[in-house]
Parts: sequence; C-alpha cells; structure tokens
Amino acid sequence: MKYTLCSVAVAALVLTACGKKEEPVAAAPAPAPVASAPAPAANAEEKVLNIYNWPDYIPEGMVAAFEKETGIKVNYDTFETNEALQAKLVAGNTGYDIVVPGTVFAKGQIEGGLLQPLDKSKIKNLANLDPALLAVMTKADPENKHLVPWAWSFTTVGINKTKVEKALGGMPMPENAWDLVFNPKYTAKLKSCGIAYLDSPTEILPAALHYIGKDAYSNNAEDYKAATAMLAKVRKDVRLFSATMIDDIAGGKACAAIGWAGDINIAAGRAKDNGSKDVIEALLPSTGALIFIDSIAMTKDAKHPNNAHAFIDFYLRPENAAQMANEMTYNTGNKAAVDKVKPEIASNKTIFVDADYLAKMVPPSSFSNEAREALANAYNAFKKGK
Ligand code: N2P
Repeated sequence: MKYTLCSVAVAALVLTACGKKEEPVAAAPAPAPVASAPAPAANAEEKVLNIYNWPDYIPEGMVAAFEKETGIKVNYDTFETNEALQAKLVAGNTGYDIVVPGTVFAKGQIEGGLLQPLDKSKIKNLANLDPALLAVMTKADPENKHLVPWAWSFTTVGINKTKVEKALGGMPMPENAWDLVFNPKYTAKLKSCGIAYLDSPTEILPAALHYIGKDAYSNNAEDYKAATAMLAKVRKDVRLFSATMIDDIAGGKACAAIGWAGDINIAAGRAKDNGSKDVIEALLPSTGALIFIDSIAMTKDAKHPNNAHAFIDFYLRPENAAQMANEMTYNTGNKAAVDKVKPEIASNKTIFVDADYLAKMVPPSSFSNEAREALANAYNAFKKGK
C-alpha cells in the first residue's frame, strides 16, 4: 500500500458555481405499448447532471469543458463537512446524482443503501487508477462497486512558518508538529497569530485521539472523554473553526491550523500570488497525519445515471486527473496521469507522499452511528467551553 499510494498521480474535477438546481422533469405516463413503436434510446436522459462536492476541489474550466463536449448542463454545489453531506443523504431526495463522501462516511452510506453501485462497463477509464489505492478503499467498499477516488490527501498541521517562528519567539519548533495545535505550551504563544481548526467532529476528534495515543477511529466513548480533556486545555487559544480556511491562512488570519494538506498548499500558492513573502506549508508530523480518501459515488435515487457515469469517466482521463493535481494540489490516484503532473507537484512530498512517511500515517477507518453521535456531542461541548 505504501508503494501504491505514493505512486498515485493526481486527478481532478471541475467546478464552477452552479446555479440553481433544475427540478427533475416529472415522468410522463407511459404510453400503451404499440407493436411498431421504436425502443426508447438507452440514454434518453435529460441533459443535466447534479454534482455535490467539497469546495476548492475542481480546476477552473473542467465543468465547462465537460459541458461543451457533452451538451450536459452541470449544476455544481458544495458542502463543507462529511456531516453535512451525511445529513442530506439521510434526509433523502437530495436531487444530486454525484456526491463525494470521504470513505470514513461512505462505508455506512453504502451499507445503509444511500448510494448505488456503479456500472463499471460505462467507466473505461477506471483502468487508469492505481490498484493499490482501490485496494485500500475496499475497507469501505468491499468490491469497489460504489466508489471511485476523487482525491486523497491527509488532515495535518499547516503553518505560516514565518509567523509561527516569530510568535514562538526563539522557542524551537516541536519535534511533533501536532504539539503546535494541541500542546498549551505552543498554543499559548500561537494564539497571538491565530489558530484555526477544521469545523467537524470527525476531523478534530480523530486527530486528538491520535495525539493522545488512542485509536483515531475508536468507537469507545471513554476515549472521547480523554480526547476532550486534552482539547479543553487549548480551547481558549483556538481563534476560528472553519472548513474553508484557505483565505484565512493565505490572508494572515491564522498562522497554525488543523487542515487538509491540499488546501494548505492552495493557501501557500494564494499567499504567493498576493505578493506575500511568508512561507506557508503543510507539515508531516513525526507521529503521522490522517489519510482521507474522498470518493465519487452515485446517490440511490440519481435521476441522471448515464450522465453521472459519463462525468466520472471524463474525470478519470489522465489529462483531467493531471490538471486536478497540478491546480488543486491533491493526489487523485490516477496512475496514467503521473507523467503529466508538473515536476514541482510531483516532487511535493505532501501530494506525492514518500513510502516511509506513508507507512507512519493513519489510514482511514469508520465510525458507527452511535459513535458519530457521541463524537458530535463531545465536539460541541468542546467548542462551547472556553
Ligand atoms: C476541499 C478538500 C476536501 C478535503 N478543498 C476533505 N475531505
């Protein structure tokens, strides 16, 4: 698995804001069969596709390129946490054809019948994917029937090194980067330049559990107590909770964050584009960061399955996967795209992770429904306490 995940290239998807979702057209009553009537076309589907994905996850122009090529109008909306997507799927009638859950949630969504299997015969470009990544995903989707990787990366500590060094005032950087966001010795100093946390129980608690030496995906509520006791000590030093912290980091509102490596890389690029000389980077904590694999899936009641398959196949083309890696700084697990990835992306160890570091990372697992509820309660209590 080390070797594979490392060798994975990148893929990408498109985005653009989508306007209002079109209401599905009500089906007309079927006419009585007539012997001479022609069979309906296999893909007689309205030319619409409704996608629900994370923000900052698709290169500009990719949706437009798909629309131009296929004549399919894409409505592209975004969600900020796995919890938000989960709530939509459970409520039902989402109106979305394609959603992109992390595998930590997708496992339960598959088991609960919220997602439907894909027709692999319509996704020829599946062959471009790294089998090692697909093997890791069988933990959530045992036969790789429902999920196709959109991108994988890891939750970690991101810093504005320039500001952090200044705020630490000569104190050396810790050996374990998680100390910067979890150890009061450091947070007390970094609160002056701003600490940001992702705003999600299933992002923060696993990192906290891992930091205190517990299983990051423990389903044991006793472990959550230990994690929240640790978190309580740094609560007053956390300035903001956000799933969209790119501009907060790039713009100087936060100097240390628990965030997604790709988004921290985007923040680094954005700060540079804005003329900042500060060094912003995603760190590789000595005890390991937490891998996530966000996966394309089709909702159980998708109205446009043919269009959904066409889009997945389009996304898996090597040139599109490479564009995703190059522009969004996430790894897509598309092997056929590797030689199209820019050298500065291919050599970035937070996108193409070295095998020895990969071995230290925490692979994704899952939580039971009860555990997720307990995590949410623990997290909300943590956030409220100050
Ligand atoms: C957003 C990336 C989402 C990663 N830019 C977390 N699943």
